[in-house]
Amino acid sequence: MIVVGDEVKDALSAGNAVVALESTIFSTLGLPSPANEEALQRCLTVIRSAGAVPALTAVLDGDICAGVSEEAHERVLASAVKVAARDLSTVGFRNLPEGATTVSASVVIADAVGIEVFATGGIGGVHREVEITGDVSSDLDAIARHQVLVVSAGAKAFLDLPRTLEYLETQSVPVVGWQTNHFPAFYTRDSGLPVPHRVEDAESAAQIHLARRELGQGGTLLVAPIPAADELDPTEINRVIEESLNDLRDRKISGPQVTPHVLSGLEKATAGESVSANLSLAEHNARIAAEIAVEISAK
Ligand code: PSU
Ligand code: MN
Repeated sequence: MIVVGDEVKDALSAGNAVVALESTIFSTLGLPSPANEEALQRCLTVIRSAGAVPALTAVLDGDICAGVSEEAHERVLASAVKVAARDLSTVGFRNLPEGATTVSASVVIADAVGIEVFATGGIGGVHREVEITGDVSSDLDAIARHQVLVVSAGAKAFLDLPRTLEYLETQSVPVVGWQTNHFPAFYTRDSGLPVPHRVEDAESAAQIHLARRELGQGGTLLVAPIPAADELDPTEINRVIEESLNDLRDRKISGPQVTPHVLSGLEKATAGESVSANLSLAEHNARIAAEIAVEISAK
């Protein structure tokens, strides 16, 4: 069922810092090759440099993995099957050879094995035109239900960001800005939307997480803006998003295909720029997550 990698198992039993990672972002459904491999390596390296152990989540040979050995990275990178939280219970009987876990699946896995901190690029959210499609990413419910602190650069602006924040409020998820008062929009630092809380350092973020734990509440969403040097131009990115959404409508794409479709549209339209921005923010989030995990393990 859930197979915990040796290094992750040792770290957890010693009470050391561990950071979970999703795998959809590193698979064929996320970043293009070879940027996907670079992203994975940069995240793993930065987590280790900060003194934590990375736990890449994925599905391999029908098993749910928390911590993937280096030899198996290749299979995760090549994976094309999206595994969300609701799919996890089915991978065993399907004997799914390879699956890429989304944020929702990874948060469930992390909670099940006792990992308290998770890092990604951007989370899913409430989609635009939700009143027609009903499309709300299960990432949001997973964060609400599981006691895991999630570090992300906000959510991509192709989503409905005000509704995403509204939904998180309904689900009692604290949204905490990392050195910011505003919700970041992934490629850009500021969506203009306020977040209810702000922290300046890893210790304060750890304190919020520990209080949630004591209260028996669910997860926390910490949002960190992309480093300023790698931010994209908001006007340009919004134009590209509109184009990509129109294409989606014309081709009647819906359900789990929506996010990968828009992501690849953005990639093509911004050439390499969006990819290097993505690498930068993913690494940045992984570093912050590791610092927080270290603080939590020291308490
Ligand atoms: N947003 C991104 N990059 C991604 C994803 C979201 O900027 O790779 C992936 C994540 O794995 C996230 C999933 O959990 O898409 C959300 O998919 P959906 O909208 O179908 O819930
Ligand atoms: Mn969806």
